[in-house]
Amino acid sequence: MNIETYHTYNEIKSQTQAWAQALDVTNASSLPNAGGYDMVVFTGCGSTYYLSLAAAALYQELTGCAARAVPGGELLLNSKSVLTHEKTLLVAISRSGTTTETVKAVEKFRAEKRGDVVVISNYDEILSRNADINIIIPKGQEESVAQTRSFASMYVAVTALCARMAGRDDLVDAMGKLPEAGNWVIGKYELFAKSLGENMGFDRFYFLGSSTRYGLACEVNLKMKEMTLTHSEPFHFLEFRHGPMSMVNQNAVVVGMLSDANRVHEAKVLTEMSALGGTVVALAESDADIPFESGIPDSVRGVLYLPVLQLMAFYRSVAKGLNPDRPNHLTAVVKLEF
Ligand code: F1P
Repeated sequence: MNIETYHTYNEIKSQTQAWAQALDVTNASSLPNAGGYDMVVFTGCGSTYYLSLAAAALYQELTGCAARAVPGGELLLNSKSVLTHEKTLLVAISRSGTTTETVKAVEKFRAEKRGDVVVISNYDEILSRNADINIIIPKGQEESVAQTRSFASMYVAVTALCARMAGRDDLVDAMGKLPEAGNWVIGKYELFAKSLGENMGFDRFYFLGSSTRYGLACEVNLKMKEMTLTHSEPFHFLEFRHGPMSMVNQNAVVVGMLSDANRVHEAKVLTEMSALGGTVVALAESDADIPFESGIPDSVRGVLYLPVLQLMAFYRSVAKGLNPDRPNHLTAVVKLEF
């Protein structure tokens, strides 16, 4: 089938337009004062929980304020293990704005007068009705079940939110170069993604990322599962040595989302996995299999790790004769009776 007939392909390839809108919308929004809260909780489900993991790490790193991520279902059913008596800002993230766990968790948070709510979504739906502040990015909307353009647009939005709430206008300004940098990476490395994705000699994929990149590793791992039905797992970089590396062989791909700050320690893990026979793929600002060459600071360029890995999963799905637009058993939104 012609790859351009797949919604997923077109959504991945067009995503930088949604990144640009995410920046415009977030920068035009009035945001809460970080100093007004003792704790910030980010929440979502599946992909948007992984986005929350990335966001919480970034928020705490930039502001020095406590932040954590929990799945919507946990915030709804086990809120005592999450919330305290402290003044809390809840950032609820949802592509659809209708996922039951997330909607109900926010309703409960408000009913208990726990604090204020920011919603980041691609649709103005029921979730937005309970928000004090709404950040809506319509250009992130997509037909496919597996999130790609939507996830990236919401990640750019939450990155800009973290930078602005940290008072880092320098970082916000630098983010203006993200769409152009994204187009360059996609244009230069799509064929590399295709060659990796179409190699059926690989039967297992591991995605390594630390700090804010761990949430991104979880997300691209989910793309590999949803689109290709392949065994894959995400890990913090140094954790991979503590057992999981026993799975590395010549059929394994180990993808490393290298940071600037800890590159030496992270690259050593990749070198060791290559010596065990694994195929390693390094993504970094420079000197890597996939170099961004963006000139954008590490903390706010995380979205650049996504497109080539989304394309790798897409091409593997098509090579396996699957339909990346319609993953096995899945629907775009999980609706439950509570
Ligand atoms: C979240 C969700 C994820 C799932 C998939 C589709 O919906 O259903 O649970 O992993 O990515 O999206 P939403 O609350 O973000 O709309």
